[in-house]
Amino acid sequence: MTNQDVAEKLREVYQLMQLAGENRFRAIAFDRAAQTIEGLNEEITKYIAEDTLTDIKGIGKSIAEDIKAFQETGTMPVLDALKEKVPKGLIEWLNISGLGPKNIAKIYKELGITEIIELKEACLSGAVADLPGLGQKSADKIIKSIEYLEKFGERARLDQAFEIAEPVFEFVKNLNGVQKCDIAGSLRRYRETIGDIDIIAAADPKDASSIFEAFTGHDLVVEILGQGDTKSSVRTENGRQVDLRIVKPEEYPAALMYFTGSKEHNIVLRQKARERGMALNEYGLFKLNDNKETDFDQPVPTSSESEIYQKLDLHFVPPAHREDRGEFEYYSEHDSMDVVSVSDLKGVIHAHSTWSDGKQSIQAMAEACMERGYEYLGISDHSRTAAYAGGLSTDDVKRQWDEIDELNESFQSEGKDFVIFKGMESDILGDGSLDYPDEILEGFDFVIASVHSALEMPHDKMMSRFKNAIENPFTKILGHPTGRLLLKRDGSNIELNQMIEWAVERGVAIEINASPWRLDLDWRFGNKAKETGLLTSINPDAHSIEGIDDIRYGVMIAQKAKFESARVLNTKSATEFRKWLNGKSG
Ligand code: DGT
Ligand code: CA
Ligand code: CA
Ligand code: ZN
Repeated sequence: MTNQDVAEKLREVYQLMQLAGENRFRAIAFDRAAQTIEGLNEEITKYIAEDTLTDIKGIGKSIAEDIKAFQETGTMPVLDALKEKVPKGLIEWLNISGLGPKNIAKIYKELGITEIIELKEACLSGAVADLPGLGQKSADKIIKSIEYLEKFGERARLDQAFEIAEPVFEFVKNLNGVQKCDIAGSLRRYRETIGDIDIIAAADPKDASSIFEAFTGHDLVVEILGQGDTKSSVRTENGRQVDLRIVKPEEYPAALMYFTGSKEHNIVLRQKARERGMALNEYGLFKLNDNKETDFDQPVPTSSESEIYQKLDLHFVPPAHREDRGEFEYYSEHDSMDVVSVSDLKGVIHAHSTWSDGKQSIQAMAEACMERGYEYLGISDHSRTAAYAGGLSTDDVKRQWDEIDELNESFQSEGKDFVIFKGMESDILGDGSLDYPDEILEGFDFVIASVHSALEMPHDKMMSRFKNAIENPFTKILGHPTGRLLLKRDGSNIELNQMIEWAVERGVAIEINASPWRLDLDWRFGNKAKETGLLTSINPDAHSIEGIDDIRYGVMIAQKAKFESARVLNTKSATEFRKWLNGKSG
């Protein structure tokens, strides 16, 4: 039973409770507990063994019992009871935009259907339109939403979200009347997947309608979902929803803060305001009146997010850290956190070439790295077992080394200060061993050990497989630890907290795979990583020249995970990197 298993169960309870129309606060408690458990630095089983579950913030007696029951029986009584009331299939309906839990319950009760496909049919046949309180317009909206969901999925990867958000943001920012403008929401916080895109602008109310008009007329907009005095929602080409909110300039700092979230972060901020005799909401910071109510006549003027934080005795919290995962303790004492930035990176590690499944030659990849100002490239093609990806035979390996030697020599003779490291992304075989005999492994400058097959091994087997791989003296970096593909495939069932401890013990780095499909190591393990001193490497896993630029997403995740540059291998110069590699046994 991993933390992720427990979190998933609790989240299921939360969703079913919403559908069953249970008390909203009781339901939210389960969602909060799920989030907390996902972010724990220790395994939940340890808490159970030590009987300290209720010491975890947000875990009360009753949820603690549910968790224990889950461990003992594989299920939770509260969940079983809910499943009697509402079928599990309805959970998916929550992703249909414009359809809330109440209407879902109504449709289910009246029509007895549980699958999205049945819902679509019921909308087409007129059965949904005939229900009281729904009507043809609602039915049409549901159909459209289902069609988008079928085509694009409920959430987007970070790269897909930026592809829409950046041009729309640039466009809005430069419209007449827009005084300030920012991307807010999960995208500003660099979450690994994005539901909808939130943009917020400050403007005089008299300019709002012309701004909205321009916004809804943008080339990327395919449908207007809603339009009011202060908010407009549109659907864009790639199926994403974009919300634009326009607020008065004096409301801007509080509104930006509110719509950046996270919800969990906001809740704590509001508590802090109350403790200080103030109220914080999306309109601003206000004094409380004698009845402890928000006194809108007594605003506490603030001109920036920083000032609001200051009034709450906090330093500015960068958006990436606004997740209620320790930022309040930290930023009450420190005015900033040292985190890695794009400009700190000196090299590119983990890239493929035409020797395996990459699109470009080693030389082309090296030149692209030079153009981007990097000092080195660590080539790491696939190993021999990865036949589907053109893995290298031992003979290929030796020939590749010769090619790299020649390239390095030619760079030197041309006076180019650039070096290619001989690496390998070696498959971790079923028993945890690497994919070549030691005499070959020895010849590499570095080995990234990754699992590419049998990702679904039973938990215990998977853990000992990883342990062997981490303890192999030739392993320098562990690649994409869970193997997840965001929005497509779950990762392996592993305890990352434990793996981080093993990696730290052996001086092995765990990469942040910067491909927007992976973003693995997950940022939620950042606190554990910081506490233990884990090293990482921000690796593009590039299969083409464009792939190199995915590093940008890796840096976002590394910042979110609180990695300072000293714990990021590819901030080292080529010389320092080589020293680090040689300093390790193997
Ligand atoms: P997403 O769109 O699912 O990727 O995630 P967000 O974080 O962008 O969420 P979204 O778009 O629903 O709302 C944007 C922000 O607005 C959210 O991060 C916090 C704030 N917000 C929205 N609803 C609530 C709420 O019910 N309570 C509080 N405290 N804040 C909210
Ligand atoms: Ca959003
Ligand atoms: Ca939104
Ligand atoms: Zn890989």
